[in-house]
Amino acid sequence: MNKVSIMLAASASFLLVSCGQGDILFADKAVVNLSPVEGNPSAGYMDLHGGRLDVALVGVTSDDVLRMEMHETVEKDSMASMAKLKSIPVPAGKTVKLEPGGKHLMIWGVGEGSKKRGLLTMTLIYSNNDRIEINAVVKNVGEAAHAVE
Ligand SMILES: [Cu+2]
Repeated sequence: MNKVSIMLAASASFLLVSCGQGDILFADKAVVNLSPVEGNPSAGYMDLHGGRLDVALVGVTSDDVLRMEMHETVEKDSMASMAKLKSIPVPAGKTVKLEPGGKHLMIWGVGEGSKKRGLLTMTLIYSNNDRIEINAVVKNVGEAAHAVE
């Protein structure tokens, strides 16, 4: 390798690092845990990664559900209850986790097509008008509980 190609390789890897995590608004590790009880809502979890600007997740939609809400589990006098959220702040460069016992999605009526496919396509709507489509892995809670044993 001559000097020029070494320099190019070095600057290319620098570019990869500089536009990596921390700059791009995205979400990953999305799962939908299907409710074992027909008619009860399923729960959705994911990691929300902040971009360059402070934004908020202001809505989540999907063509293959009846209804979807953003919730937070709150403990009050040692009783857990859920509050509906209008938005979830996603600060620049930070990761916000939707997880059991915290913020989550509540999903009614996941369609049979998504259940069979094992993926639910949903669109995240942010306060800066960014829309990001993601595929959440659809899991049967019964299966998950079994796998943990
Ligand atoms: Cu909830």
